[in-house]
Amino acid sequence: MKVMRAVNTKQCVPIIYALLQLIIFYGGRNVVTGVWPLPHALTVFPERYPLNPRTFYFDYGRHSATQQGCSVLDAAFRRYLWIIFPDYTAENGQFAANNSFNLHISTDHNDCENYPNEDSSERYNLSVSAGQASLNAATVWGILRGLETFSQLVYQDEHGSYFVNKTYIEDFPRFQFRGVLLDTSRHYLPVYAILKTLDAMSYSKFNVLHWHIVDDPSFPYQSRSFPNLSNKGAFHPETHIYTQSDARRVISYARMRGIRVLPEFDSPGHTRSWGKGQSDLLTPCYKGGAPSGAFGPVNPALQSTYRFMTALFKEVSSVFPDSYIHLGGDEVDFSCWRSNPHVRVFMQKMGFGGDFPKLEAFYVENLVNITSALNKTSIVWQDVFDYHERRSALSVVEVWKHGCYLCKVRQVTKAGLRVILASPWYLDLPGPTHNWARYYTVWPLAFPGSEKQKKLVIGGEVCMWGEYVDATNLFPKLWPRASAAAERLWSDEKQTSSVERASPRLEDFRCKLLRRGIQAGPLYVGHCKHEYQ
Ligand code: CP6
Repeated sequence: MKVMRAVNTKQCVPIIYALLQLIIFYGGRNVVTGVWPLPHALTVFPERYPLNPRTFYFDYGRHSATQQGCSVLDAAFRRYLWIIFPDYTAENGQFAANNSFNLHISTDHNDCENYPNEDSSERYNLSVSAGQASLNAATVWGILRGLETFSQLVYQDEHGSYFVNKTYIEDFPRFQFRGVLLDTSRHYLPVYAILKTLDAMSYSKFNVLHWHIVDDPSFPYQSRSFPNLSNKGAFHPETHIYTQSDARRVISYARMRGIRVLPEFDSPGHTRSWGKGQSDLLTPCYKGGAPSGAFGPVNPALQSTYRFMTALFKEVSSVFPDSYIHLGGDEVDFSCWRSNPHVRVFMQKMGFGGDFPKLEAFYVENLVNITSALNKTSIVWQDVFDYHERRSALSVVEVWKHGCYLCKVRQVTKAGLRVILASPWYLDLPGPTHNWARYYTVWPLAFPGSEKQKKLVIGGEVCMWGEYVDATNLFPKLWPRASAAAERLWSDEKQTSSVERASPRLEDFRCKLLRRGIQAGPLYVGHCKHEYQ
Protein backbone atom coordinates (compact mmCIF):
# COMPACT_ATOMS: atom_id res chain seq x y z
CA MET A 1 0.00 0.00 0.00
CA LYS A 2 1.27 3.40 -0.93
CA VAL A 3 1.73 5.38 2.24
CA MET A 4 1.25 9.00 1.34
CA ARG A 5 0.39 11.01 -1.69
CA ALA A 6 2.94 13.65 -2.41
CA VAL A 7 1.74 16.56 -0.33
CA ASN A 8 2.59 20.14 -0.86
CA THR A 9 3.19 20.64 2.83
CA LYS A 10 3.25 24.44 2.72
CA GLN A 11 -0.21 24.62 1.13
CA CYS A 12 -1.79 21.87 3.15
CA VAL A 13 -0.49 22.76 6.56
CA PRO A 14 -3.15 25.34 7.51
CA ILE A 15 -5.94 23.13 6.15
CA ILE A 16 -4.62 20.05 7.92
CA TYR A 17 -4.18 21.99 11.11
CA ALA A 18 -7.73 23.36 10.98
CA LEU A 19 -9.02 19.86 10.32
CA LEU A 20 -7.07 18.49 13.23
CA GLN A 21 -8.41 21.14 15.55
CA LEU A 22 -11.90 20.29 14.42
CA ILE A 23 -11.41 16.61 15.06
CA ILE A 24 -9.93 17.23 18.49
CA PHE A 25 -12.75 19.58 19.32
CA TYR A 26 -15.61 17.38 18.14
CA GLY A 27 -14.00 14.03 18.68
CA GLY A 28 -14.97 13.85 22.31
CA ARG A 29 -13.17 12.04 25.06
CA ASN A 30 -12.01 9.07 23.10
CA VAL A 31 -9.90 10.91 20.60
CA VAL A 32 -6.39 11.34 21.76
CA THR A 33 -5.33 14.96 21.69
CA GLY A 34 -2.10 14.35 20.02
CA VAL A 35 1.49 13.73 19.38
CA TRP A 36 4.33 15.66 21.00
CA PRO A 37 6.33 17.12 19.28
CA LEU A 38 3.77 17.92 16.61
CA PRO A 39 4.41 16.20 13.26
CA HIS A 40 4.84 18.42 10.19
CA ALA A 41 1.83 17.00 8.38
CA LEU A 42 -0.78 15.19 10.46
CA THR A 43 -4.31 14.21 9.54
CA VAL A 44 -6.41 12.32 12.06
CA PHE A 45 -9.77 11.00 10.89
CA PRO A 46 -12.78 10.18 13.09
CA GLU A 47 -12.70 6.46 12.19
CA ARG A 48 -11.09 4.49 14.96
CA TYR A 49 -9.81 0.94 14.98
CA PRO A 50 -9.66 -1.31 18.02
CA LEU A 51 -6.32 -2.92 18.87
CA ASN A 52 -5.75 -6.16 20.72
CA PRO A 53 -2.33 -6.52 22.35
CA ARG A 54 -2.47 -10.29 21.79
CA THR A 55 -2.83 -9.93 18.06
CA PHE A 56 -0.75 -6.83 17.42
CA TYR A 57 2.37 -7.48 15.32
CA PHE A 58 5.34 -5.56 14.00
CA ASP A 59 6.66 -6.88 10.72
CA TYR A 60 9.24 -5.94 8.11
CA GLY A 61 7.95 -5.20 4.62
CA ARG A 62 9.09 -7.54 1.84
CA HIS A 63 11.09 -4.78 0.14
CA SER A 64 12.53 -3.35 3.34
CA ALA A 65 16.34 -3.13 3.50
CA THR A 66 16.14 -4.09 7.17
CA GLN A 67 14.70 -7.45 8.14
CA GLN A 68 14.33 -9.48 11.29
CA GLY A 69 17.62 -9.56 13.18
CA CYS A 70 18.06 -5.79 12.96
CA SER A 71 19.26 -5.05 16.51
CA VAL A 72 17.90 -1.50 16.76
CA LEU A 73 14.43 -2.33 15.45
CA ASP A 74 13.91 -5.76 17.04
CA ALA A 75 14.65 -4.19 20.44
CA ALA A 76 12.45 -1.19 19.67
CA PHE A 77 9.50 -3.50 18.87
CA ARG A 78 9.85 -5.13 22.29
CA ARG A 79 10.01 -1.75 24.06
CA TYR A 80 7.14 -0.21 22.18
CA LEU A 81 4.85 -3.19 22.70
CA TRP A 82 4.91 -2.37 26.41
CA ILE A 83 4.62 1.34 25.82
CA ILE A 84 1.67 0.99 23.46
CA PHE A 85 -0.16 -1.43 25.78
CA PRO A 86 0.95 -0.26 29.22
CA ASP A 87 -1.25 -2.39 31.47
CA TYR A 88 -1.30 -5.48 29.31
CA THR A 89 -0.66 -8.86 30.88
CA ALA A 90 -1.57 -12.19 29.34
CA GLU A 91 -4.52 -12.71 31.71
CA ASN A 92 -6.21 -9.37 31.97
CA GLY A 93 -8.41 -7.36 29.74
CA GLN A 94 -11.45 -7.78 27.59
CA PHE A 95 -10.34 -6.38 24.30
CA ALA A 96 -12.79 -5.05 21.78
CA ALA A 97 -10.72 -6.38 18.88
CA ASN A 98 -10.50 -9.91 17.64
CA ASN A 99 -8.83 -9.07 14.38
CA SER A 100 -5.11 -8.73 14.23
CA PHE A 101 -3.33 -5.49 13.53
CA ASN A 102 0.00 -5.34 11.71
CA LEU A 103 2.43 -2.47 11.76
CA HIS A 104 4.56 -2.86 8.64
CA ILE A 105 8.03 -1.38 8.80
CA SER A 106 10.11 -0.57 5.77
CA THR A 107 13.47 1.16 5.43
CA ASP A 108 15.53 2.10 2.36
CA HIS A 109 18.88 1.47 4.08
CA ASN A 110 20.18 -1.22 6.34
CA ASP A 111 21.92 0.82 9.03
CA CYS A 112 21.02 -1.41 11.99
CA GLU A 113 24.56 -1.72 13.25
CA ASN A 114 25.62 1.90 12.72
CA TYR A 115 25.62 4.79 15.12
CA PRO A 116 23.35 7.71 14.39
CA ASN A 117 25.33 10.72 13.18
CA GLU A 118 24.93 14.36 12.22
CA ASP A 119 23.65 13.46 8.75
CA SER A 120 21.24 10.69 9.76
CA SER A 121 17.78 11.10 8.26
CA GLU A 122 15.00 10.91 10.84
CA ARG A 123 12.19 11.43 8.35
CA TYR A 124 9.30 8.96 8.31
CA ASN A 125 5.83 8.46 6.86
CA LEU A 126 3.13 6.77 8.87
CA SER A 127 -0.25 5.73 7.61
CA VAL A 128 -2.78 4.02 9.88
CA SER A 129 -5.78 2.29 8.32
CA ALA A 130 -8.09 -0.64 9.11
CA GLY A 131 -6.15 -3.57 10.51
CA GLN A 132 -2.76 -2.24 9.58
CA ALA A 133 -0.31 0.62 9.55
CA SER A 134 2.66 1.34 7.33
CA LEU A 135 5.74 3.04 8.66
CA ASN A 136 8.34 3.92 6.03
CA ALA A 137 11.67 5.67 6.43
CA ALA A 138 15.06 5.93 4.79
CA THR A 139 16.83 4.79 7.96
CA VAL A 140 16.20 2.86 11.16
CA TRP A 141 16.43 6.22 12.98
CA GLY A 142 13.39 7.43 11.08
CA ILE A 143 11.56 4.24 12.06
CA LEU A 144 12.38 4.89 15.74
CA ARG A 145 10.81 8.36 15.48
CA GLY A 146 7.79 6.90 13.73
CA LEU A 147 7.33 4.17 16.35
CA GLU A 148 7.34 6.86 19.02
CA THR A 149 4.67 8.76 17.12
CA PHE A 150 2.56 5.64 16.63
CA SER A 151 2.79 4.86 20.36
CA GLN A 152 1.38 8.30 21.12
CA LEU A 153 -1.57 7.79 18.76
CA VAL A 154 -2.86 4.76 20.67
CA TYR A 155 -5.31 5.45 23.51
CA GLN A 156 -7.66 3.57 25.81
CA ASP A 157 -11.38 4.08 26.30
CA GLU A 158 -13.06 4.03 29.71
CA HIS A 159 -13.12 0.20 29.68
CA GLY A 160 -9.40 -0.05 28.99
CA SER A 161 -9.78 -1.13 25.36
CA TYR A 162 -7.14 0.21 22.99
CA PHE A 163 -7.84 2.25 19.87
CA VAL A 164 -6.03 4.08 17.14
CA ASN A 165 -7.62 6.44 14.64
CA LYS A 166 -7.15 6.47 10.91
CA THR A 167 -4.17 8.76 10.50
CA TYR A 168 -1.70 10.06 7.92
CA ILE A 169 1.59 11.52 8.98
CA GLU A 170 4.56 12.89 7.11
CA ASP A 171 7.23 14.01 9.48
CA PHE A 172 10.86 15.13 9.76
CA PRO A 173 12.90 17.26 12.16
CA ARG A 174 13.26 21.00 11.64
CA PHE A 175 16.75 20.95 13.19
CA GLN A 176 19.23 18.12 12.94
CA PHE A 177 20.81 18.68 16.41
CA ARG A 178 18.40 18.44 19.38
CA GLY A 179 20.33 17.99 22.58
CA VAL A 180 20.13 17.60 26.33
CA LEU A 181 23.15 18.54 28.43
CA LEU A 182 23.72 16.54 31.61
CA ASP A 183 26.38 17.68 34.08
CA THR A 184 27.87 14.77 36.06
CA SER A 185 30.58 16.76 37.80
CA ARG A 186 28.67 19.04 40.21
CA HIS A 187 26.69 15.98 41.28
CA TYR A 188 27.29 12.41 40.28
CA LEU A 189 24.35 10.91 38.37
CA PRO A 190 24.04 7.13 38.67
CA VAL A 191 24.10 5.30 35.35
CA TYR A 192 20.42 4.30 35.72
CA ALA A 193 19.46 8.01 35.87
CA ILE A 194 21.34 8.66 32.64
CA LEU A 195 19.68 5.68 30.94
CA LYS A 196 16.25 6.78 32.11
CA THR A 197 16.98 10.26 30.77
CA LEU A 198 17.76 8.65 27.40
CA ASP A 199 14.37 6.92 27.49
CA ALA A 200 12.62 10.21 28.22
CA MET A 201 14.66 11.96 25.51
CA SER A 202 13.46 9.46 22.92
CA TYR A 203 9.82 10.18 23.92
CA SER A 204 10.39 13.85 22.93
CA LYS A 205 12.53 12.97 19.87
CA PHE A 206 15.76 14.45 21.26
CA ASN A 207 18.77 12.97 19.48
CA VAL A 208 21.94 14.15 21.27
CA LEU A 209 23.10 13.58 24.83
CA HIS A 210 25.74 16.22 25.58
CA TRP A 211 27.61 14.64 28.47
CA HIS A 212 29.36 17.37 30.45
CA ILE A 213 31.17 14.61 32.23
CA VAL A 214 33.92 16.45 34.18
CA ASP A 215 34.37 19.95 35.62
CA ASP A 216 35.85 21.75 38.65
CA PRO A 217 34.19 19.78 41.47
CA SER A 218 34.81 16.21 40.32
CA PHE A 219 36.31 14.04 37.60
CA PRO A 220 34.13 10.91 37.45
CA TYR A 221 35.39 9.63 34.06
CA GLN A 222 37.71 6.69 34.68
CA SER A 223 40.53 7.02 32.20
CA ARG A 224 42.52 3.97 31.25
CA SER A 225 45.61 6.03 30.41
CA PHE A 226 45.36 8.31 33.46
CA PRO A 227 43.57 6.40 36.24
CA ASN A 228 44.61 8.96 38.85
CA LEU A 229 42.29 11.55 37.32
CA SER A 230 39.28 9.76 38.81
CA ASN A 231 41.17 8.05 41.65
CA LYS A 232 41.99 11.49 43.03
CA GLY A 233 39.51 13.72 41.26
CA ALA A 234 36.17 11.88 41.62
CA PHE A 235 33.96 12.41 44.68
CA HIS A 236 34.69 8.74 45.43
CA PRO A 237 37.18 6.63 43.44
CA GLU A 238 34.93 3.56 43.24
CA THR A 239 31.31 4.55 43.70
CA HIS A 240 31.23 7.94 41.97
CA ILE A 241 32.91 7.11 38.69
CA TYR A 242 31.99 6.07 35.16
CA THR A 243 34.08 3.14 34.03
CA GLN A 244 34.70 2.59 30.34
CA SER A 245 32.07 -0.09 30.45
CA ASP A 246 29.58 2.37 32.02
CA ALA A 247 30.31 4.80 29.19
CA ARG A 248 29.89 2.05 26.60
CA ARG A 249 26.59 1.04 28.19
CA VAL A 250 25.30 4.62 27.96
CA ILE A 251 26.47 4.88 24.33
CA SER A 252 24.89 1.61 23.34
CA TYR A 253 21.59 2.37 25.13
CA ALA A 254 21.55 5.75 23.39
CA ARG A 255 22.24 4.19 19.97
CA MET A 256 19.27 1.86 20.37
CA ARG A 257 17.14 5.01 20.74
CA GLY A 258 18.76 6.93 17.89
CA ILE A 259 20.66 9.21 20.25
CA ARG A 260 24.26 10.34 19.86
CA VAL A 261 26.48 10.73 22.91
CA LEU A 262 28.74 13.73 22.71
CA PRO A 263 31.32 13.99 25.50
CA GLU A 264 32.63 17.30 26.78
CA PHE A 265 36.04 17.56 28.41
CA ASP A 266 35.96 21.25 29.21
CA SER A 267 39.32 23.07 29.38
CA PRO A 268 41.42 25.15 30.01
CA GLY A 269 39.03 26.53 32.68
CA HIS A 270 36.67 24.40 34.77
CA THR A 271 39.46 21.90 35.41
CA ARG A 272 40.19 22.09 39.16
CA SER A 273 39.42 18.39 39.65
CA TRP A 274 41.92 17.42 36.93
CA GLY A 275 44.79 18.87 38.97
CA LYS A 276 44.35 16.39 41.81
CA GLY A 277 45.42 13.40 39.77
CA GLN A 278 47.70 15.02 37.18
CA SER A 279 50.53 17.16 38.52
CA ASP A 280 52.01 19.98 36.40
CA LEU A 281 48.81 20.25 34.37
CA LEU A 282 47.24 23.31 36.00
CA THR A 283 48.93 26.72 36.19
CA PRO A 284 50.45 27.53 39.60
CA CYS A 285 49.21 30.96 40.69
CA TYR A 286 51.72 33.41 42.14
CA LYS A 287 51.46 35.94 44.90
CA GLY A 288 54.25 38.36 45.85
CA GLY A 289 56.75 36.65 43.55
CA ALA A 290 56.18 33.11 44.86
CA PRO A 291 53.67 30.31 44.15
CA SER A 292 50.64 30.84 46.37
CA GLY A 293 49.67 27.18 46.49
CA ALA A 294 46.57 27.85 44.40
CA PHE A 295 46.11 26.62 40.84
CA GLY A 296 44.37 28.14 37.86
CA PRO A 297 43.41 26.94 34.37
CA VAL A 298 45.39 24.32 32.43
CA ASN A 299 48.93 25.55 31.81
CA PRO A 300 49.10 26.50 28.13
CA ALA A 301 52.84 27.24 28.27
CA LEU A 302 54.08 23.67 28.70
CA GLN A 303 54.75 21.09 25.99
CA SER A 304 53.73 18.39 28.48
CA THR A 305 50.18 19.83 28.55
CA TYR A 306 49.68 19.10 24.86
CA ARG A 307 51.22 15.64 25.14
CA PHE A 308 48.78 14.87 27.95
CA MET A 309 45.79 16.26 26.05
CA THR A 310 46.75 14.30 22.92
CA ALA A 311 46.80 11.04 24.89
CA LEU A 312 43.57 11.83 26.77
CA PHE A 313 41.60 12.81 23.66
CA LYS A 314 42.94 9.80 21.81
CA GLU A 315 41.47 7.59 24.51
CA VAL A 316 38.22 9.57 24.68
CA SER A 317 37.71 9.37 20.93
CA SER A 318 38.15 5.62 21.03
CA VAL A 319 35.48 5.29 23.74
CA PHE A 320 32.96 7.77 22.28
CA PRO A 321 32.26 6.94 18.62
CA ASP A 322 30.45 10.18 17.75
CA SER A 323 32.23 12.39 15.24
CA TYR A 324 31.70 15.45 17.47
CA ILE A 325 33.62 16.23 20.62
CA HIS A 326 33.06 19.23 22.90
CA LEU A 327 36.20 21.08 23.97
CA GLY A 328 34.54 23.62 26.27
CA GLY A 329 36.71 26.73 26.43
CA ASP A 330 34.26 28.80 28.50
CA GLU A 331 34.77 31.17 31.42
CA VAL A 332 38.56 31.21 31.61
CA ASP A 333 39.85 33.35 34.47
CA PHE A 334 43.06 35.07 33.33
CA SER A 335 44.23 36.26 36.76
CA CYS A 336 46.25 33.13 37.54
CA TRP A 337 47.90 33.07 34.11
CA ARG A 338 48.67 36.77 34.59
CA SER A 339 50.31 36.12 37.97
CA ASN A 340 52.61 33.38 36.68
CA PRO A 341 56.03 34.61 35.45
CA HIS A 342 56.63 31.51 33.29
CA VAL A 343 53.35 32.04 31.48
CA ARG A 344 54.28 35.68 30.87
CA VAL A 345 57.69 34.74 29.48
CA PHE A 346 55.98 32.22 27.17
CA MET A 347 53.60 34.92 25.97
CA GLN A 348 56.49 37.25 25.15
CA LYS A 349 58.22 34.45 23.26
CA MET A 350 55.04 33.74 21.28
CA GLY A 351 54.52 37.42 20.52
CA PHE A 352 51.21 37.62 22.43
CA GLY A 353 52.44 40.52 24.61
CA GLY A 354 49.95 40.84 27.46
CA ASP A 355 46.98 39.65 25.42
CA PHE A 356 45.47 36.75 27.39
CA PRO A 357 42.63 36.05 24.96
CA LYS A 358 45.40 35.35 22.39
CA LEU A 359 46.86 32.80 24.79
CA GLU A 360 43.50 31.11 25.27
CA ALA A 361 42.96 31.10 21.49
CA PHE A 362 46.41 29.51 21.03
CA TYR A 363 45.56 26.81 23.58
CA VAL A 364 42.16 25.98 22.11
CA GLU A 365 43.48 25.96 18.57
CA ASN A 366 46.04 23.35 19.63
CA LEU A 367 43.21 21.24 21.02
CA VAL A 368 41.16 21.70 17.87
CA ASN A 369 44.14 20.42 15.89
CA ILE A 370 44.62 17.47 18.23
CA THR A 371 40.98 16.44 17.86
CA SER A 372 40.80 17.02 14.12
CA ALA A 373 43.81 14.71 13.74
CA LEU A 374 41.54 12.14 15.42
CA ASN A 375 38.87 12.85 12.76
CA LYS A 376 36.60 14.64 15.20
CA THR A 377 34.61 17.82 14.72
CA SER A 378 35.07 20.08 17.72
CA ILE A 379 32.43 22.16 19.44
CA VAL A 380 33.43 25.11 21.61
CA TRP A 381 31.46 27.46 23.83
CA GLN A 382 30.95 30.94 22.40
CA ASP A 383 33.76 32.46 24.52
CA VAL A 384 36.28 30.82 22.18
CA PHE A 385 34.66 32.43 19.14
CA ASP A 386 34.76 35.80 20.89
CA TYR A 387 38.50 35.52 21.61
CA HIS A 388 39.58 33.99 18.36
CA GLU A 389 41.03 36.06 15.57
CA ARG A 390 41.40 33.11 13.18
CA ARG A 391 37.79 32.03 13.42
CA SER A 392 38.07 29.81 10.36
CA ALA A 393 39.98 27.37 12.57
CA LEU A 394 36.72 26.65 14.43
CA SER A 395 33.73 24.61 13.27
CA VAL A 396 30.78 24.50 15.69
CA VAL A 397 30.08 27.20 18.28
CA GLU A 398 27.61 26.76 21.13
CA VAL A 399 25.90 30.03 22.09
CA TRP A 400 25.14 30.02 25.80
CA LYS A 401 25.32 33.57 27.15
CA HIS A 402 22.24 35.57 27.98
CA GLY A 403 21.36 38.94 26.51
CA CYS A 404 20.97 39.22 22.78
CA TYR A 405 21.79 35.63 21.93
CA LEU A 406 20.37 35.93 18.43
CA CYS A 407 22.89 38.74 17.80
CA LYS A 408 25.59 36.18 18.58
CA VAL A 409 23.93 33.54 16.38
CA ARG A 410 23.92 36.09 13.58
CA GLN A 411 27.57 36.93 14.13
CA VAL A 412 28.75 33.31 14.26
CA THR A 413 26.80 32.28 11.17
CA LYS A 414 28.09 35.36 9.37
CA ALA A 415 31.60 34.02 10.03
CA GLY A 416 30.46 30.82 8.28
CA LEU A 417 30.47 28.64 11.40
CA ARG A 418 27.77 26.30 12.61
CA VAL A 419 25.76 27.17 15.73
CA ILE A 420 24.08 25.24 18.52
CA LEU A 421 21.78 27.43 20.58
CA ALA A 422 21.61 26.92 24.36
CA SER A 423 21.01 30.40 25.86
CA PRO A 424 17.21 30.28 26.09
CA TRP A 425 17.11 26.74 27.48
CA TYR A 426 18.77 26.77 30.89
CA LEU A 427 16.46 24.39 32.71
CA ASP A 428 18.48 24.24 35.91
CA LEU A 429 17.69 27.86 36.78
CA PRO A 430 14.90 28.22 39.36
CA GLY A 431 12.18 30.83 39.41
CA PRO A 432 8.48 31.24 38.68
CA THR A 433 9.21 32.75 35.27
CA HIS A 434 11.00 29.61 34.15
CA ASN A 435 7.86 27.86 33.05
CA TRP A 436 7.49 25.75 29.95
CA ALA A 437 6.09 28.62 27.87
CA ARG A 438 9.39 30.45 28.31
CA TYR A 439 11.16 27.53 26.65
CA TYR A 440 8.46 27.19 24.00
CA THR A 441 8.41 30.76 22.74
CA VAL A 442 11.94 30.79 21.37
CA TRP A 443 12.49 31.63 17.70
CA PRO A 444 15.98 30.42 16.80
CA LEU A 445 16.00 31.83 13.27
CA ALA A 446 14.52 35.26 14.02
CA PHE A 447 17.67 37.16 13.16
CA PRO A 448 18.47 39.09 9.98
CA GLY A 449 20.62 36.94 7.73
CA SER A 450 20.87 34.96 4.52
CA GLU A 451 19.44 31.49 3.87
CA LYS A 452 23.00 30.20 4.11
CA GLN A 453 23.30 31.67 7.60
CA LYS A 454 20.02 30.10 8.73
CA LYS A 455 21.19 26.69 7.53
CA LEU A 456 24.24 27.02 9.79
CA VAL A 457 21.98 26.95 12.86
CA ILE A 458 22.15 23.18 13.26
CA GLY A 459 19.96 23.08 16.36
CA GLY A 460 19.79 23.64 20.05
CA GLU A 461 20.16 22.11 23.40
CA VAL A 462 18.59 22.26 26.83
CA CYS A 463 21.13 22.57 29.65
CA MET A 464 20.76 20.86 32.99
CA TRP A 465 23.75 22.20 34.88
CA GLY A 466 24.35 20.23 38.04
CA GLU A 467 24.93 22.68 40.88
CA TYR A 468 21.44 22.15 42.27
CA VAL A 469 20.56 18.90 40.50
CA ASP A 470 21.09 15.24 41.29
CA ALA A 471 19.08 12.06 40.75
CA THR A 472 16.43 13.20 43.29
CA ASN A 473 15.21 16.18 41.28
CA LEU A 474 16.58 15.64 37.78
CA PHE A 475 13.38 14.25 36.26
CA PRO A 476 10.80 16.80 37.41
CA LYS A 477 13.25 19.59 36.53
CA LEU A 478 13.83 18.25 33.02
CA TRP A 479 10.39 16.95 32.09
CA PRO A 480 8.17 18.11 30.60
CA ARG A 481 9.86 21.51 30.27
CA ALA A 482 12.59 20.07 28.03
CA SER A 483 9.77 18.74 25.85
CA ALA A 484 8.71 22.34 25.17
CA ALA A 485 12.15 22.96 23.65
CA ALA A 486 11.96 19.60 21.86
CA GLU A 487 8.84 20.71 19.98
CA ARG A 488 10.54 23.99 19.06
CA LEU A 489 13.47 22.02 17.62
CA TRP A 490 11.44 19.34 15.83
CA SER A 491 8.19 20.90 14.64
CA ASP A 492 7.18 23.53 12.15
CA GLU A 493 7.35 26.93 13.84
CA LYS A 494 4.18 28.36 12.31
CA GLN A 495 2.08 25.41 13.42
CA THR A 496 3.44 25.55 16.96
CA SER A 497 3.64 29.24 17.74
CA SER A 498 0.69 29.34 20.15
CA VAL A 499 1.18 28.57 23.84
CA GLU A 500 -2.59 28.25 24.27
CA ARG A 501 -2.91 25.59 21.60
CA ALA A 502 0.14 23.73 22.87
CA SER A 503 -0.94 23.74 26.50
CA PRO A 504 -3.53 20.89 26.49
CA ARG A 505 -1.25 18.82 24.26
CA LEU A 506 1.65 19.23 26.66
CA GLU A 507 -0.61 18.40 29.64
CA ASP A 508 -1.59 15.22 27.82
CA PHE A 509 2.02 14.43 26.97
CA ARG A 510 3.08 14.92 30.59
CA CYS A 511 0.53 12.30 31.63
CA LYS A 512 2.01 9.96 29.01
CA LEU A 513 5.45 10.50 30.55
CA LEU A 514 4.08 9.61 34.01
CA ARG A 515 2.47 6.51 32.56
CA ARG A 516 5.88 5.50 31.23
CA GLY A 517 7.54 5.93 34.60
CA ILE A 518 9.16 9.34 34.09
CA GLN A 519 8.61 11.64 37.10
CA ALA A 520 7.62 14.60 34.96
CA GLY A 521 6.62 17.59 37.06
CA PRO A 522 3.16 19.15 37.02
CA LEU A 523 2.57 22.12 34.70
CA TYR A 524 -0.48 23.50 36.46
CA VAL A 525 -3.69 22.51 38.30
CA GLY A 526 -5.07 19.21 37.06
CA HIS A 527 -4.82 15.45 37.20
CA CYS A 528 -3.69 12.47 35.17
CA LYS A 529 -5.79 9.35 34.81
CA HIS A 530 -2.75 7.37 35.85
CA GLU A 531 -0.76 9.31 38.42
CA TYR A 532 2.86 8.50 39.22
CA GLN A 533 3.16 5.48 41.50
N1 CP6 B 1 29.63 25.19 33.95
C1 CP6 B 1 30.38 25.28 32.85
C2 CP6 B 1 28.59 26.04 34.14
C3 CP6 B 1 28.28 27.03 33.18
C4 CP6 B 1 29.10 27.06 32.04
N2 CP6 B 1 30.14 26.19 31.91
C5 CP6 B 1 27.17 27.95 33.38
C6 CP6 B 1 27.33 29.33 33.36
C7 CP6 B 1 26.28 30.20 33.59
C8 CP6 B 1 25.04 29.70 33.87
C9 CP6 B 1 24.84 28.33 33.91
C10 CP6 B 1 25.90 27.48 33.66
N3 CP6 B 1 27.85 25.88 35.25
N4 CP6 B 1 31.41 24.45 32.67
C11 CP6 B 1 28.88 28.01 30.92
C12 CP6 B 1 28.79 27.36 29.60
CL1 CP6 B 1 23.72 30.76 34.14
